[in-house]
Amino acid sequence: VVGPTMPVRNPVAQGPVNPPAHTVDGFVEAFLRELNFGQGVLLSRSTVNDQYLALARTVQQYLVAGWLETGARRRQGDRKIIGYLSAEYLLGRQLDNALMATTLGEIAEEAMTQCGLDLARLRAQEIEPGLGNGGLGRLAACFVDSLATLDVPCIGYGIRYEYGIFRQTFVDDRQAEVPDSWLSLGSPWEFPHPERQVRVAFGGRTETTTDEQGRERTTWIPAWDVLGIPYHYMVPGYRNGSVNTLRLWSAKATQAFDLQIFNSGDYAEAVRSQTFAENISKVLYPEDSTPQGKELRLQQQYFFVACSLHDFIENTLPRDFDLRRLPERIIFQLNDTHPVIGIPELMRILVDLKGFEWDEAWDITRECFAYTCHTLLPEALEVWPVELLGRLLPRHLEIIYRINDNFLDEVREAYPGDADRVRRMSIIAEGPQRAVRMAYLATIGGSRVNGVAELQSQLLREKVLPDFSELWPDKFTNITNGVTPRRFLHQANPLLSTLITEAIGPSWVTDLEQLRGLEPYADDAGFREQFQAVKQANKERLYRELRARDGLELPRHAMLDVMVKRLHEYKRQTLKLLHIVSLYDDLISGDVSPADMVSRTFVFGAKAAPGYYMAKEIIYLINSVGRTINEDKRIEGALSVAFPANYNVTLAEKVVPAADLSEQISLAGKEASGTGNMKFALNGALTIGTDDGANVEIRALVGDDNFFLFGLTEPEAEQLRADGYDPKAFYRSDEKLRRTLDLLGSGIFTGGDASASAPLVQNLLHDDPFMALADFRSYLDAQTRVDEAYRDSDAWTRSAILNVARTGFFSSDRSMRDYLDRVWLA
Ligand code: NBX
Repeated sequence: VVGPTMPVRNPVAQGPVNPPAHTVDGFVEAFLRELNFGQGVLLSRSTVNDQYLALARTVQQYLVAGWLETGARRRQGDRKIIGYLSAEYLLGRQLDNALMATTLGEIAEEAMTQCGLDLARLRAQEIEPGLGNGGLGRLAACFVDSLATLDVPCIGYGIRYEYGIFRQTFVDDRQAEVPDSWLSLGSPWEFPHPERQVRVAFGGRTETTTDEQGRERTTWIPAWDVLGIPYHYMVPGYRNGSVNTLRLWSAKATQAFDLQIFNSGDYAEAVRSQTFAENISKVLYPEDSTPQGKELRLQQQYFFVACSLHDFIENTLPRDFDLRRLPERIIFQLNDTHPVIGIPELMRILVDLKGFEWDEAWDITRECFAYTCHTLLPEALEVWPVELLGRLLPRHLEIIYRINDNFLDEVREAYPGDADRVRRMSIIAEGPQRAVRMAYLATIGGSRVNGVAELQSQLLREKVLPDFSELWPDKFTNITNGVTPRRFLHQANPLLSTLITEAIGPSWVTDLEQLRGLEPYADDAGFREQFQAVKQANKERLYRELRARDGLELPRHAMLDVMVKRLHEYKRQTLKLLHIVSLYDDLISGDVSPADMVSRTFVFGAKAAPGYYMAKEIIYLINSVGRTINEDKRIEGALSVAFPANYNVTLAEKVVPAADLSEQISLAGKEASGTGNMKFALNGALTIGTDDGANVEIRALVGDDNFFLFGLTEPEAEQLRADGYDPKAFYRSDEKLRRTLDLLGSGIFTGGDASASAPLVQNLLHDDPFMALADFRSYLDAQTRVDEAYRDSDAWTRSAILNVARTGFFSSDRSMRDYLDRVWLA
């Protein structure tokens, strides 16, 4: 009872409530409470899922105090907040990350043992939130991890998709997609806040009136709306007590159903509008790199951005905040163009709702946004047909037109008489249909534009946005991507992590450049031996996992050659496939005996966008070739191929630490950065790669001797295309290439049916848009160098250690510091 003599306990003002004791007993006690009172079961009657949910909630208890305290601290202070706007967060499992952040790993292990449970089994129960496609979504997850670790105020805003990236299965060697119902067994990591719902409007029309002072005022009269319900997730920093928030929005209908229609018996019709509204956050678009011009996708984008801006302005800022000072308190980072509709949305809020003059609103808005571009593929630059945007967001289209008119006046003034430039720089593309170029809107409406690796940033300036970088050279900058060393080294590779800590102490986990201290150990035979033992143990851990997960049997001792990433022609999984087929050809033709070949196990992991025909053909052929090779007794196991289905963050954590060779073989000028390349190098794999994306920077750091470079450079590839690239010419002039492609097309991998391999083989011979044939020879030569290097296992290990020691630059902590210096606090 709270009476006048008893002060109300305010956990924040008086310090947060105490978490359970940081002991095995304390943990067991909290766990059993969660099991009994949270799940409503006795330990003796509980399922694995009950136990997992209770465990997750227990670990959370230790984090919540820090979360409340961080929130209170942020509210009291007036530091600028990073509003990271991203349609994707590919988070990976939460339990391990939370155990690491709280240093509860050993306590939890012992506590579970005391309860007669196996922590590893409970861990495996978690379905990772796959709320992203690939690199872009995983990058967002690394960034929020680093910001919490740096104790920088950040709110990550996104969408709580009910279904994340599809689960991939193989049926007759072909990809089949199954919905990812990641929420179906409960979602212990989220805190729903239905009372903080936000209303988001769509459609309708606008009305402009003139007030007494002759000032025009526009109102938007929307046709329909939905509610956004925020779900909060904790983002713990690494052992620093700081816990930021990820706020993901779920769509809910404003009205559950039409009672009249329901009573008349038409049940489907009664819930039609509910279904329609709630579809907005139903499922992640599985497209990677190429945006699908789908109406629902634009709805998703506006939905989460409108919720987030509203949430920040109305609920996060102090009540009487002067919005002229908005840029002092927030910078919204646009993770590619998906959230760019936020720019006209903020203008609408300021001008239509808060009564600002246009010019003042525009000055504020430009300071509040910054834009990151993650691509170089022209087809990946998002455009929205004017017709669609005008129908869904009529007021925003008007605002975009006015932004464009003002901007084009500026262009005319800077370049008098240059009508062509005005046409080129317009936000509105005139043909083939009138459409809004979102990258242009982001560039005009943001304070900074950055690429994600040096080469891409350069090409972005020179080729994608040349007119803009000429007009505003200082607006453009580079920030090379990074990955979180917590998840991808400390957590994923505990053995290497321990070895490193024994050598250089523990602080590398939050200061990755310290890995430099390992360099001298590359020449220490004892250390090399330990390093090798770690690699071998990681391989065996992977093989156990692949046996249990996929029923795969892999040889213990073989070079582990890995290519894991989304399936895309530009990434050139086909080039890897051609290499494998050429080695197989060496063996079955008798040119090389199995005993003389460096044995290799090839591991692929890749999802194809469900509508991407050629990518799916490539998956089919990798599986077909793999099966044939694995079953062929003649080659005595010299080669094996593993393509576990459903590559995701959880599997990556097992694959990356085990790899010997990292395949980063995109056509130069196509991969913006890559981040897998960084994870592999940090875990002691050597890279075979082109001069593309962040490979360039990896090679510069590790040194040419510790990197296998091959292939055309970006200017060479451009030149070749300009000269009229003819893949057939390479086919004719290189006998090995001819034999390899002929073998691939012969039908021996596809049950005697040559037509089954024809789509890919014919595409390579007649089109080959990403010049796999042009790079084939150079790739094969580099692979021969790999074989030679691998034969000298001591020298190889030395290189591997140097890769670890020299790639500390690729920590996402460093990326975040760069954003702070060059963008957010610049
Ligand atoms: O972003 C990726 C790039 O391809 C990588 O090179 C880069 O390392 C990574 C992080 O900067 N881009 C990417 O993953 N894009 C998408 O996933 C994507 C998804 C939907 C969409 C467009 C792009 N509409």
